[in-house]
Amino acid sequence: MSNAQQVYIDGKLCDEADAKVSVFDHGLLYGDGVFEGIRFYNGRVFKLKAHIDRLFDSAKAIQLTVSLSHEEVTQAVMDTIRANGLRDGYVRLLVTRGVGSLGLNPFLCEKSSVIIIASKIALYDEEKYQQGLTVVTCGTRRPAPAALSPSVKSLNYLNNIMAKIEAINAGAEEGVMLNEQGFVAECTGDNVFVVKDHIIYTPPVTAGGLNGITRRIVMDLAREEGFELREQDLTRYELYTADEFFLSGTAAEVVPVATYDGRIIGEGKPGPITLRLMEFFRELTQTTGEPIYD
Ligand code: PXG
Repeated sequence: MSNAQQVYIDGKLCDEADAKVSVFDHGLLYGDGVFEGIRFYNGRVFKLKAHIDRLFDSAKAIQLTVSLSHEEVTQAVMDTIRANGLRDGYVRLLVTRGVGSLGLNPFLCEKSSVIIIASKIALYDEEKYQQGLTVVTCGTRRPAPAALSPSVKSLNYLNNIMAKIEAINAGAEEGVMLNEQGFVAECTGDNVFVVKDHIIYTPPVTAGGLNGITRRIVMDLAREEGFELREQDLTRYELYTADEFFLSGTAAEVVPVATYDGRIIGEGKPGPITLRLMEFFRELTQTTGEPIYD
């Protein structure tokens, strides 16, 4: 096998340069498909089952038949990481509707395609984890759940990308997205938490954010540590006046926010509860997960 990065496409591992899909794949033509971003740490895949479960739920919601079973997808993820000899990194797992005709009808696509890329990811420099991010509110709203459920992790990320463009244009690292009612939904690729008077708050999933796997871990960790945690609708006011503010996501992990719309959060550096949760999260990533190598 060559030294080039190995990409999995429909049962085969191929060199990166040969890893290609058809221009008639509805994943490309319409963003018709679903995906997961999964991390592996220290030779173990973190929360693999939760990610594969969510992938199958996203697929079911858009009536997409995954050509592999749950176990086969799990195996293919492991095989792809092993083929690249990695111990720490990131897996992008996607299922596209497959090759079809020029027309929306997804049922004319013969067979969905499973693609797995195992690589490295570093979203933010280490100093951002020590100093905190700059975040702004985006004008682009999260779509109403009745338009496209935010629980579907679909290949159509234009809504998030529009918001990310706004955040970058404003000189920020991330952007808060509100729902149609003006309540906080989430950021472009992470969920939102704030701390006020030692109580941790996060918007409910019904506010329009993704049901994040890191979000659920943070909620469990917080409760295990005896913190009071409330899922409730939040406005920008609650974010501006928070003692602490942090984001959670597979790519971002647990990352503090230092300024939001120009307001300094707390003391302008990661607060004590954020730091504790970051530490517990890091510990969990290093000590749990599905072993990749025997
Ligand atoms: N909201 C959105 C819109 C996301 O895309 C999260 C929240 C956090 O969910 P998890 O389950 O990861 O805790 C996400 C996840 C990337 C990238 O390439 C984005 C995500 C995950 C991995 C990589 O920027 N978003």
